[in-house]
Amino acid sequence: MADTQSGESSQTGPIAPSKPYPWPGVVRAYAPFLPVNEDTRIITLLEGNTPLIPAPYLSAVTGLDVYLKFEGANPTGSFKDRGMAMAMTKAVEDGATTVMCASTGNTSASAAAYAVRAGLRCVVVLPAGKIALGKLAQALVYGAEVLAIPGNFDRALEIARELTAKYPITLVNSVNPYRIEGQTTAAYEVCDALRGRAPDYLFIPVGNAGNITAYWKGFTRYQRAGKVDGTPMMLGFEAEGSAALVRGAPIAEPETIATAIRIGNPASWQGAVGAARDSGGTIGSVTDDEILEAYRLIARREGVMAEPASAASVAGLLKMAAGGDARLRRAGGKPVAVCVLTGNGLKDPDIAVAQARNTPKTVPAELDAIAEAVLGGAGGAARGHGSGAESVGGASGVSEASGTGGPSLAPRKAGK
Ligand code: AN7
Repeated sequence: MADTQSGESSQTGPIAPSKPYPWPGVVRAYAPFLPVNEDTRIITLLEGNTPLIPAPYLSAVTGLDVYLKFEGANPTGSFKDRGMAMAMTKAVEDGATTVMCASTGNTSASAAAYAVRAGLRCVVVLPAGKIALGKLAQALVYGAEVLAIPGNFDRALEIARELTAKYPITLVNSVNPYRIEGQTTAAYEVCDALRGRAPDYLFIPVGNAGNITAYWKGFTRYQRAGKVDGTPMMLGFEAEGSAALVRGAPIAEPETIATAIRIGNPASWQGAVGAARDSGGTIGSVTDDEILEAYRLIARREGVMAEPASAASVAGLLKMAAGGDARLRRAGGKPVAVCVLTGNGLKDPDIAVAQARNTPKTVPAELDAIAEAVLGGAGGAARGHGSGAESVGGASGVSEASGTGGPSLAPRKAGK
């Protein structure tokens, strides 16, 4: 467990002197922990170095010191870029000409981009109609060959595994061990941002279970290297309709609005179970309603827009905190909790617009009309609070709406 006494995790003060500048991407930044040497040609888009954002609202609600690891700030908008930099570096080293992946969207976007940098042909196999619009757009614009199948992710991965075993094509799903190696860098970054300590709790969405496997590998490796004293309790969350690990058996027809984690037979099953067991944590599940509530809440209360699957980590935190889970109680000091936000909210514009609860109000391009819209309504219609009542009675008992009403807007005095 992390040392809760040394909890100086404030984000003020100088940049940690060990942080390389200019940022060279995750493989160079953490080369001593990764399978590379001075001669390795590193394929990178300067991924990583993503912000660990303090979350004051979530901290107040849960009584923990909560941070959001915002992986949406990576070059293709998700954590996949860490593993893809490493996997693509090794693919080039091994003389690959073609890479392939199955994907719920983010892996395909990342593979497509990094294949461009590596000069490799990229083929992606996707479940037709179940890919968020932004991710599909990325794979197409980066120039990947996109194959859509009438089946789910699990079937797409089966096919990709078989095909790449039979032909000289490199599989860049997280069953490729270099993907996991690259993704360990997120754990190192979290510890570095906390100034050389591990968080007490790590909340993370779970789909194919590669990322929770990688974080745990990273935390334990950093501890063995003497970089941190402890390791966090690992708390992974699947979507309820796709919660194979929680159920203890694969799910043939996984469902969830969070299409990124619509996965019924996680490839890194043992890694996830091992991380939960060895850290004293657990794999739990959250419903689509809980995911969407957390999704709206982090946007409206913290100013951070992540994709729905990412919000599963925050939904898990809120669920455990609201349930008074004994595991979140620690003697001495305020425990530090990190929620991993795995992907950018812009990935899924359809859900974003549907969840926003407000719509643009069409007004004439006239001062009076705008003034009426800004000053006239209760709280201001332009802020989208016309109806006032936006709190929802979810499991967490907290509301994603910011306060109704607004600052008073009396006319300026002359000269001000
Ligand atoms: C935003 O892109 O599996 O448990 O094919 O895109 O490591 O699978 C994506 C997974 C969480 C789950 N959050 O991570 C894919 C894919 C987001 C994701 C996960 C995914 P893993």
